[in-house]
Amino acid sequence: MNTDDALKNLRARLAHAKSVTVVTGAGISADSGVPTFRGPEGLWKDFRPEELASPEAFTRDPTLVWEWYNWRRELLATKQPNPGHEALVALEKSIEQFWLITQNVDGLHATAGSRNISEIHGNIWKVRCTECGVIEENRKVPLEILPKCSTCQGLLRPHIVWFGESLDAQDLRNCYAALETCEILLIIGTSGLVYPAASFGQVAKDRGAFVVELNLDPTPNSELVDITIHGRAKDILPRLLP
Ligand code: BJW
Ligand code: ZN
Repeated sequence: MNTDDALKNLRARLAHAKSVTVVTGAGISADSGVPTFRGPEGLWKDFRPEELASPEAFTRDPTLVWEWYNWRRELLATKQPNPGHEALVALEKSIEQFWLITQNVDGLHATAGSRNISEIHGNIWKVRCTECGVIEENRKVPLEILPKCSTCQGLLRPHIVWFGESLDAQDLRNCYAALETCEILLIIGTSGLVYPAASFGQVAKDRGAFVVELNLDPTPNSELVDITIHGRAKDILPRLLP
């Protein structure tokens, strides 16, 4: 199916759908100038994930990990939501039951105005105390290294889910409820390599959802979806609106 036919098909389905779930990845924020993780220009080109995005890395060298997050926070502080994020806000308003599951930690969906969101990998603008567990919003750029908890003076860490760490249990329950009940699932701008998000397409498909992928390139999800649309999220998503 060419892109125009695929969009026509999907627009017609969205016009009647009562429940829609969306999964996003770094590709939607790439259109705001935020680097993705994988690929020739991705973050992992220069930084090895296990050296920066794992609990072991933080235990070994918290200064190095915080320097990396400070660099990313400085970069993100200059970025704004794009028409792709905005189209999802408009879509949420037009659908009775809408849930947005994002792997992105940049907070751009919330800034754009999305409401029903699970940020399953956390949020770079939140910090968590490694001693007392308190979670706080913190938008200071740059953060002093090493940042300390105002309550107990414990070391703060980014409130982000690193490799090998569990996702929040309530978040996951919300996600599976949304995946198991949606009529349409849109999977946008993710390489589909990181679990558990990599399996969300199959979960919805097994429950009979119409599954659509929007990406620049093929991914493992391309095998299972009903439609793949190749293009940039910022160009394609506004075209889904009535
Ligand atoms: C565009 C575009 C444009 C570009 N428009 N598209 C089962 C099997 C095997 C392994 C595991 C498993 N279960 C768990 C694991 C281990 C691990 C895992 O998945 N490993 C794999 C790599 C094999 N998962 C975990 O550890 C997770 N925890 C967990 O499951 O706990 C229980 C458990 C633990 C251990 C074993 C078993 C169970 C936690 C994962 C946390 C991931 N965190 C990260 C780093 C956060 C650091 C930070 O941001 O500061 O989150 S990894 C990194 O990848 C980041 C992202 O959210 C995530 C996904 O990346 P994403 O969004 O897909 O980005 P890219 O760059 O990969 O892709 C971009 C895409 O966009 C591309 O396809 C482009 O084509 C496209 N694109 N421009 C549209 N304009
Ligand atoms: Zn504390």
